Amino acid sequence: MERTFLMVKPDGVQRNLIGEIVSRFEKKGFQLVGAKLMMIDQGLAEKHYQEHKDKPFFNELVDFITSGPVFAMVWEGNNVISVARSMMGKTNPQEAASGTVRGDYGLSVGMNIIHGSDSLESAKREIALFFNETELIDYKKEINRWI
Ligand code: DAT
Ligand code: MG
Repeated sequence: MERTFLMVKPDGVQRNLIGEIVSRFEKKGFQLVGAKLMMIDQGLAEKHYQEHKDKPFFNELVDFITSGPVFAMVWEGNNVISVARSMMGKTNPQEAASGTVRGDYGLSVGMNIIHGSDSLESAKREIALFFNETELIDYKKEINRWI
């Protein structure tokens, strides 16, 4: 079963959106396999956002993501990587459709509430960066056959 890495960013935590965001993915039919509230240090932030290291906003991005607690999660389900990306909405919340997390709750591209892996490779890399195998729980729900 496919897995992805999702994270409520510091602005989402400060704005009390953890429950709302978890609830959306639960109701969609995805299964939570790991989660933790944590601080990201400089080293982890630079690794996580390595693809953006040459962008003009890189330092701002690292400062923001290390500025307060984040809620890191691993979710599992059919096509979860791309479906979660559509549920998040476009990177710029002003362009994100209503009904998406960013479209419903965000206004600034710097503080866009949620992160989600964008491919199978980045999902594998990001899950390994944030979680040990022992923190990820494999379990079955009876309801899964109805989804
Ligand atoms: P996404 O988070 O939708 O995958 P991304 O990988 O292109 O978007 O960029 C990572 C984060 O960097 C994004 O969530 C917010 C920030 N960012 C992207 N483009 C930006 C810009 N033009 N100015 C400021 N921050 C930006
Ligand atoms: Mg990205």
